[in-house]
Amino acid sequence: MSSKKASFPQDFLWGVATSSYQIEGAVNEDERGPSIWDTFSATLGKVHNGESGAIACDHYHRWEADLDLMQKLGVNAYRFSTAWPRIMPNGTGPVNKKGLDFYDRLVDGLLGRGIKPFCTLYHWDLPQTLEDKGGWLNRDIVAAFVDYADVVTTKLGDRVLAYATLNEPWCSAHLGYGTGHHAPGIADTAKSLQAAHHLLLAHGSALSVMRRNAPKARHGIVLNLYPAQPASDSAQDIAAARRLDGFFNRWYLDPLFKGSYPEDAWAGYGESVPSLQDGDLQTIAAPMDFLGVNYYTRSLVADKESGDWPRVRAVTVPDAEYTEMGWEVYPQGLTDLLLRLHKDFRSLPIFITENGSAFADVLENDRVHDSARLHYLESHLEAVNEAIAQGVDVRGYFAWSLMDNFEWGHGYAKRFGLVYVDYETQKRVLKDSARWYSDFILRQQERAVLP
Ligand code: IFM
Repeated sequence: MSSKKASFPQDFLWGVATSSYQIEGAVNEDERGPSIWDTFSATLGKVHNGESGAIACDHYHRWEADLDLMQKLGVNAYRFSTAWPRIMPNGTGPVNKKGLDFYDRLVDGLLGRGIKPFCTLYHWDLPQTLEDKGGWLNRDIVAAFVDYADVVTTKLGDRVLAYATLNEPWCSAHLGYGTGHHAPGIADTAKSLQAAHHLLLAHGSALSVMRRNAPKARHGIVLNLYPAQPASDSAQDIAAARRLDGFFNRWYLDPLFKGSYPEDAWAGYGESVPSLQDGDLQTIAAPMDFLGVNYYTRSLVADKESGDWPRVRAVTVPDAEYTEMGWEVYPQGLTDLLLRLHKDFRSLPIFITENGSAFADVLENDRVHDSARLHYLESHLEAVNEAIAQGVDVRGYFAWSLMDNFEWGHGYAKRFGLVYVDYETQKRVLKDSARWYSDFILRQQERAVLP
């Protein structure tokens, strides 16, 4: 993208993102408690090659060098997550000072390098002790989450620019409790919907405490959203795409923005719908300051005559490019999604909190020529730029991810980083995409200071 064409606001955040379990390692150090991902990874057949986040990128020990790397890249924001089991090893009760101090140092380290901290409170590493009590299926978890949010926001306060309560509740609920592909590995639709309800309730219940502790910070949530598009013009396929939109997007957007679950999806789920208590939906719809959008691909679907709701069949496009995750590279979907959010939901400032791609990288002479990732990044930044030009209030972009890391059920087989990690030596190597992003940010910042 030529920098002349770009219309990114002057104070736009140019960031990179990670999450605690995916990069920290040090799972048995400084009195961290076990998380559901430690348990899940240790269960035979759950994670590729039996891998786990036990060492990951060893960021817990190498965080200062990783912050230096970010500074070298020129990013002005960093999205990280705090690990609940590091801070409250039992999920509730005593706070582990050593765990909390790690994030205290991290935040000061970022600020000292001119990088704005963006903190996610829950990126899937639930303390195992809470899972033992039913995890997200037990309504008591809502109070536990509020206590945890209170502890973190009291400590980090207004030093953090923005707090997201949850990362991708669809994944926690659907992959964790609906299909069992993620921890805790339960496969039951009704349970996944109950978990989703408690996740949303925990989000809404924590907001007032977070605002009290960090009144100058912005508070919101991060959702993974997919434009659901029909594979043909047939009425059946159009209806299928609408159903999928209910399943992925509106099941979360409607309660958060409209205080209700979508009627079509509620009817579609039949007996599996969650139990609600009076006032829940009002709590969930508590005002937020921003919406975090994670975008990777669109969902192209056709009607499926039978099967469980939402009864759709995924369709692939013969000539399209797909990433190593099997996700179509479709930047137009990001513009479409942002315009749709702007049109259909209360208009809130938006951060693109994740966007990125996994490709098979080759390290050769200390270089990784990842042209496919570079092109993905460039074309998606163009898509954001286009949405801004059409009036959407996007305030920042976080590339997923700063560095290669533990990709959940795929272990270390999928590399999303701008920075290559040699897991044997923990050496970090800037890929071509990182060099390009760094240069792009610099050009944007120069443009911003020109008269
Ligand atoms: O690695 C994940 C991240 O934890 C959540 N969003 C999607 C990424 C890529 O799959």
